[in-house]
Amino acid sequence: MKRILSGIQPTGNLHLGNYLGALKRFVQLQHEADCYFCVVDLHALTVPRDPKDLREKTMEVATLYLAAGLNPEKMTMFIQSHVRAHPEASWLLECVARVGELDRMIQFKEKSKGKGADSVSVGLYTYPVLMAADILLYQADAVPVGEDQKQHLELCRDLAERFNRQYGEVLTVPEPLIGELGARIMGLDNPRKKMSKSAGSSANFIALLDDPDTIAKKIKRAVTDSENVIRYDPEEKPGISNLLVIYSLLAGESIPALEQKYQGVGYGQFKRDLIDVVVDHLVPIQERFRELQQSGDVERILAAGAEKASQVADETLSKMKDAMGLLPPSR
Ligand code: ATP
Ligand code: LTN
Repeated sequence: MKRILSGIQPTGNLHLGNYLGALKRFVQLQHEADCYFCVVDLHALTVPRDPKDLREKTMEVATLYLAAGLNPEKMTMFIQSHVRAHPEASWLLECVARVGELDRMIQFKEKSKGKGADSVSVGLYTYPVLMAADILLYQADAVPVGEDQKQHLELCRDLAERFNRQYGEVLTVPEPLIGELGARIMGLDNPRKKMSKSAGSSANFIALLDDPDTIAKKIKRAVTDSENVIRYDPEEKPGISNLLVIYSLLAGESIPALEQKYQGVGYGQFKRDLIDVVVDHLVPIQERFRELQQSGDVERILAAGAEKASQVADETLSKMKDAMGLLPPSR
């Protein structure tokens, strides 16, 4: 059985981009593979966070994992900082990674743009190495992520290959699993940029926990074009194309089928139907979310998950340390 690992940061509000690019696919994959899904709280520290908010968001993301349909009987989920092997393996891999490689990371360039070197954390720079540690510790064969993580996964593969060349075959080289549709959901207020938790305006995204009125308002205001023709053309018509992708993935109807269905129908009706599709999909998730919040089950599931994850991660960490020549403690 294939091994899969992925993670989402507990920053901001989880949105439809995170859901369609990552979480919804995690839910499908749990039936096909040996899956590990974590809430990557250590990654969230790369920019200053309010500690109370970080604690709350970490529980929120874990609860959303379950509310969206992840089943503790079918996969293992945990909080990254509960498995001590992650930062330790990250250090080992930092000694394999090259400064030149990290200098080329687009996300670092974007997130540090306009900020002076004295205000950008070293963690933001080394973040892709910690991400590689997350993946390699589990010997993952595949990593489901959105399109924006492609470069980080290439780095992860390079580090695994270099480690294996230098120290012997220890690490599995993982494949990215990037969906054909939904790997890059665009912002509702600006369909030429990806939907993002850290977007300046909440009109950019639909959060998984937005109430139906908010969802309706955001979809009504979503930027389109003046042609009033429902056609998938991401270059010329990025707004409508993005809405078609969201519709298609949530309703399980293909894009050509939707184009057909909405021939001669204007954007107003299309948007009203899309509001129903999104609300019908998200309301049950929100109801389960509230139930889970009351249940106290989430902490228990996370504790069991961390224990299982630690066993797998510790085994790989020992192999890495041994291969690199670090003496094991004598017993
Ligand atoms: P930020 O925008 O603040 O960097 P983020 O929204 O990218 O945060 P992450 O926790 O970094 O959130 O991403 C979690 C997962 O969601 C990753 O697999 C990422 O590729 C995916 N993802 C993020 N944004 C989108 C999007 N707009 N479309 C599809 N997938 C996305
Ligand atoms: N960098 C990812 C989050 C992340 C991740 C991972 C994804 C951290 N560790 C391991 C997959 C596998 C992001 O979405 N920003």
